[in-house]
This record gives sequence, structure tokens and C-alpha cells, in this order.
Amino acid sequence: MHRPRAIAAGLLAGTLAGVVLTVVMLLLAWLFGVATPLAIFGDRLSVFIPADTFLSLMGRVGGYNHMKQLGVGSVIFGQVLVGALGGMVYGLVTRHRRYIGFGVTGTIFLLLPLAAVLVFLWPVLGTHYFGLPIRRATAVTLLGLAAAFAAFERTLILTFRFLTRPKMQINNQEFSPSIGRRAMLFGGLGILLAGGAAGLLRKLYGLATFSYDGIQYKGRTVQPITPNDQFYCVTKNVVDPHVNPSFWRLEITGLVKTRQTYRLDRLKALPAVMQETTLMCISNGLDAGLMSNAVWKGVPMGALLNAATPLPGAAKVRLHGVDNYTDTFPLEKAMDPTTLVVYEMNGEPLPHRHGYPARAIVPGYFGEKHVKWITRIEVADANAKGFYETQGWGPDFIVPTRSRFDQPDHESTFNIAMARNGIRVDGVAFGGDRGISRVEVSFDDGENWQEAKLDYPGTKLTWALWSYDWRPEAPDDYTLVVHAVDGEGEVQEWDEDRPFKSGTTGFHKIVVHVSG
Ligand SMILES: Nc1nc2c(c(=O)[nH]1)N[C@H]1C(S)=C(S)[C@@H](COP(=O)(O)O)O[C@H]1N2
Ligand SMILES: [Mo]
Repeated sequence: MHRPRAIAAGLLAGTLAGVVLTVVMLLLAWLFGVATPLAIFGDRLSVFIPADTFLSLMGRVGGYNHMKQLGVGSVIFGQVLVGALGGMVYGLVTRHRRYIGFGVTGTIFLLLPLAAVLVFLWPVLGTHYFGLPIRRATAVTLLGLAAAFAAFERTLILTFRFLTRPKMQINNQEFSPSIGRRAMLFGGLGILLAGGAAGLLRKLYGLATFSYDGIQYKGRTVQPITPNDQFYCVTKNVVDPHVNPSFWRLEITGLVKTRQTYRLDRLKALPAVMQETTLMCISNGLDAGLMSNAVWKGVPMGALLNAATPLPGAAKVRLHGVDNYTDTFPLEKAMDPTTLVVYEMNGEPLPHRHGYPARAIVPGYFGEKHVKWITRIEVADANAKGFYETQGWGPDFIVPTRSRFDQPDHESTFNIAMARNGIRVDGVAFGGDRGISRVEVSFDDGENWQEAKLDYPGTKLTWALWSYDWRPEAPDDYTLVVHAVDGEGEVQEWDEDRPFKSGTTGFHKIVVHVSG
């Protein structure tokens, strides 16, 4: 076989095989909830990218959603590219030989990639979108990938053979579609498949988190309790888990005397508590709405841990979600009666995007500790780290006191006649698990402070809603500032030394124009 012909046939067969590989992965993900490199490759890589680099990358590509899309797109492109190159090398090697057995191609195109996945992706293989526990999920991921690689190997070899098959005798007539015609046939098949892949991708895109990741809750619609469908949302995932409760288990493992496993009905049968708690994301800006409040129902984490009996040396818990998200906090905090594993939100089962069937509630800590789709509580030593911690977030994960204006809008203008009748100024204030005792507003950029009314004082674990009836006397440009005092009497402050990776501090300011 001539060299150019071997290269062309190899490239074509490899590209087709790469497309088949991608289609099989998409099908496995969609039909069986299998984690494929399309999604978990990014999870694996992102822990190696320091938080500042991650943020600046995210800024450059236009946000978390774009970054996720870029990630999935790159993996697909990379897969097809590696497939094509693999096919080309295969073509060059087989050029002088009639036949290379499955022993060789199976090793190169099936076992080797599986081994690479095992080594490089090991920490994220325990992901499963329908909620299998981590060990079973790992087995299912490996099986699924073996099937996908086998589909790649078979497509590559059979296509290459077909494209380069020597002349055939049919009814004593020589039948030999030229390589050009066969290539066209396969090119067409490739395009059809790619079309199918695009269709599948579009379907999965509809299920993806892009439409709701980063939703905020702020402005004049803010109520004491956030309705479930308006609760802010943050997820690391491209597609969120959709847990099937019959697969799902909650395991208590690690440094414990007796491991425990709970099914959902057993968890729900334990003595439950209702608790109103506010959550806020570590990356919530001073004027932003990555903060919401709900009434949660569930079981104290301490009861689950006590039933397993933590061993000496236990210092932290590491929580695992079925999406392979992890986070840690001190065992002492896990034992606090307000730290919960919850299965209801505002009287309804947890919505899928907020962690169905169960999530952690860790009052006073940033949102990232409130692990969704929780499947394992691992009792660990002091060195354990979680997903974002490994990226370099922290070291402080306790919410500093915070306050925000919800109205009026920044840069809004009022007529003085209207303004003299009173402008409603209001917003929220949040003091982690310390509560809010007082909120003050300044209309002269912090020179003088007026006490606001606490319309909704909240509890120790929630935000408070405040308001002030402002009656400016003269037309001017006013700079409004708000600050809060937490339940322990500590005044909200700007902490110059706090790294942004431990969450921003400072004051929300707005400018309001009163015209003559
Ligand atoms: N399993 C899992 N839990 C998770 C996350 C995640 O991506 N996966 N994101 C965390 C982050 S960063 C935040 S701020 C909160 C947001 O919770 P919410 O979407 O219910 O508001 O969930 C946390 N729990
Ligand atoms: Mo977050």
C-alpha cells in the first residue's frame, strides 16, 4: 500500500472512530448517567489550576458557563484529533503488513487508554449522575469507558480494512469501488454520525446547567424566605446529577468504628429538625445575589456520626457528592446540632439543582461547604482537603458580616418633590451563624449613620431584612452606604488583609441622584 493512501485511510478511519467514541460517551451519559471524560476531565484538571489563574481564565473566556463549554468542547475536539492521529499512525504501521491481530490493537486502543484513565482520572471516576455510591460508580465508569474505547478500536480497524481492502471478485467480475468512492461513503457516514452527535449534544445542552448556574436572588422582589425556584444556584457541573433514590446511599466512612449506610427512607425515618438557614457563596460580590434563605428539614449530622463512632485522630469531615464534589470542615462543626443533612427545602423535597435527595447545611460557613447530592461523609484527619480548597480557596471559610441595598437602584434619580414624601431604602444583612442585631445606613458616604428598621430580624442562622424611610431635604448626588452589626456586637468591617480567596469584605455603596 502506498504511503499517502495509508495515511489518508488511517486519518479518515481514526476521525470516524473518534466521532463514534464521542457518540458512545454521550449516549452512556444520557441513558445510564455514566461519567465520561467530557465532563470529569475538567473536574480533574481544575484542581491543578490555582484559584487566581482560574478566575482570570474565567474572566477572559467570559464566565464560568463559557469556561465549562470551552472545557467540554476541547475534550471532544481533542478526542477526535487523537483518534485521527492514532488512525494515521495505525495506517503507517499496517502499510507493510496484511493483518495486525486484536491482541495488538486491543492493547493499544483499549487497554492503554483504560490504563491512562485509571492513572490520570482515578480521583474523579467515582462520579455518577444517577447517584450510585462512589465504589459502584467507579466500576460503572470504567465499564462504560471500556465499551467506548472498544467501539473506537472496532470502528478504526474495520473502517481502515474496508477502505484499504484489495480488489474483490464478485460473480467472476472484478468489483472494486475505488478508494475515493469508499472514502466518500465513510465521509458521509462520519458526517451523519457527527450530525447525530450534534443532536445528542443539543439534547444534553438542554439538560446542562448553563441556563441556571449563577442565578442570583436580589432586588425589590427579595422576601424573608426565598422561593425554591428563585434560590441562588452555583454548581461546578456541566450537567447536574439527577439522582435515582433507589441507587442512592449515604455512607459514613473513614476514621469510624462502624461504617454506616443509609437509604433515603431510613434517613427520613430518623428524628428530624426544621431549621431556617441562609447560604452565601464565597464568590458573592458586595452588590451580588449569590445568597438566599430557606427552611430546611433533615437530620443532625452529629447523630449520623455518633452512630458510626469516630475514632481518635478524627479532626475533620470530608463530604462527597455523587458529582465527585468534595468539601471539608472541622469534626467539631459537624457535631454542632445545627449542622444538618437535609432532604426538604421549604416543605418540598430538595429540587434536583439544590441537591436531591440530600445535602449538607453548615450554618456560618460559605455555600461551598453545603455539599449537594451528598453520598458520603468521610471522617478524616486534619489534612483532608476539598475540591475548592485544593484549588487554593480559603483558608478562611466563615462568612464575614455583610449587608446590601436592594432598593433603590444604583444611579437612580428621584425628583425632590417625590423624594420629600419618602424613598424606600431597603436590603438584607447577613452575619453567618451570629445573627444580625442592628443595621445602619449613611447618606453621606459614611460620615453619619442612621439606624434602619429590622422588618425581618431573622434568626442567628439567617439574614435579616431591613428598611429605612429616607427623606432627603435638598437636591444632590448622595452616596449611600450600609453596614451591619452581628448578634455578637461585632461591626461589619473592611478587612484589608483578608485574601479574596476567603471571600470579600467591605461595604455596598450606591449613588442616588435627587434632582431639583
Ligand atoms: N455536590 C456539589 N455540592 C455543591 C456544589 C457543587 O458544585 N457540587 N457547589 C457548592 C457551592 S460553590 C455553593 S455556593 C452551593 C450553592 O448551593 P445552591 O446551588 O443550592 O444555592 O453549593 C455547594 N455545594
Ligand atoms: Mo460557592
